[in-house]
Amino acid sequence: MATVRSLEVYLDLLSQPCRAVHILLTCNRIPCSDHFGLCAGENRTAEFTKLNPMKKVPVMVDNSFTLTESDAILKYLASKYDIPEHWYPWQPERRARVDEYTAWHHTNTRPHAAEVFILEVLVPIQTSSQVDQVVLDGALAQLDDTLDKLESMFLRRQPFLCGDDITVADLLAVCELMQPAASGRDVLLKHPQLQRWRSRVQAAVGDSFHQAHSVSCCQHGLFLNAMTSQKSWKCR
Ligand SMILES: N[C@@H](CCC(=O)N[C@@H](CS)C(=O)NCC(=O)O)C(=O)O
Repeated sequence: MATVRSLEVYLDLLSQPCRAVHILLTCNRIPCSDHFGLCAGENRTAEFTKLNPMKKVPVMVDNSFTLTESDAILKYLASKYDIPEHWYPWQPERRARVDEYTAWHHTNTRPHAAEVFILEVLVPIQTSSQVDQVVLDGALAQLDDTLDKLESMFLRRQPFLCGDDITVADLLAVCELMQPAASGRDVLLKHPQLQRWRSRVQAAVGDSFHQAHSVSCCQHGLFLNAMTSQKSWKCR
């Protein structure tokens, strides 16, 4: 008799790393049950804290195996489930390219894009104060430097960050770079090479991209309302 898998994911689509996991799951039609409400404070319940003492999403439970950290979850899903190999290639050099980007991502793309979102969206909501323009300009300059590096180091002459095909690295990056859109800011405006890359990522994952971003971007009014109700929420 075939083993019945039970995959549960704790995701909130307001969160960038959760959206990356959601896109991988939906565009590969991996069956799972997903639930979560950061804005309702579900990450602070005793039940959730048992799953992730860090009180953060995403979290995955595959049968009895619990895993935190989007990077680890994406790579686990790509390795464990029967999905196209390009997402996280088996060949050591190609796989190492993905690991190279994802290691860099957590100290570059993620904090620098998140900082712009925090300054323009979260801080004004959580403190009822205006954004400090000098601080914001500094954060935008730092993000621009990261975007330049994404273009010159990772994209170079290849269509996706780690080669000719889409990988989990592209999902982590694109979701992070979409986050400042919550305030109407397109951080790729002055980066045509990255704009073309974003279009390629969108085309590769189809409707999954819009499904994942429908809360945080298309209806950013809803996003702001949700944020107001959970003032302690952080996005990193
Ligand atoms: N390094 C973690 C970051 C997870 C994270 O920061 N999650 C945020 C949302 S983007 C969260 O759960 N925040 C809730 C809180 O801080 O209360 C990952 O990539 O999974």
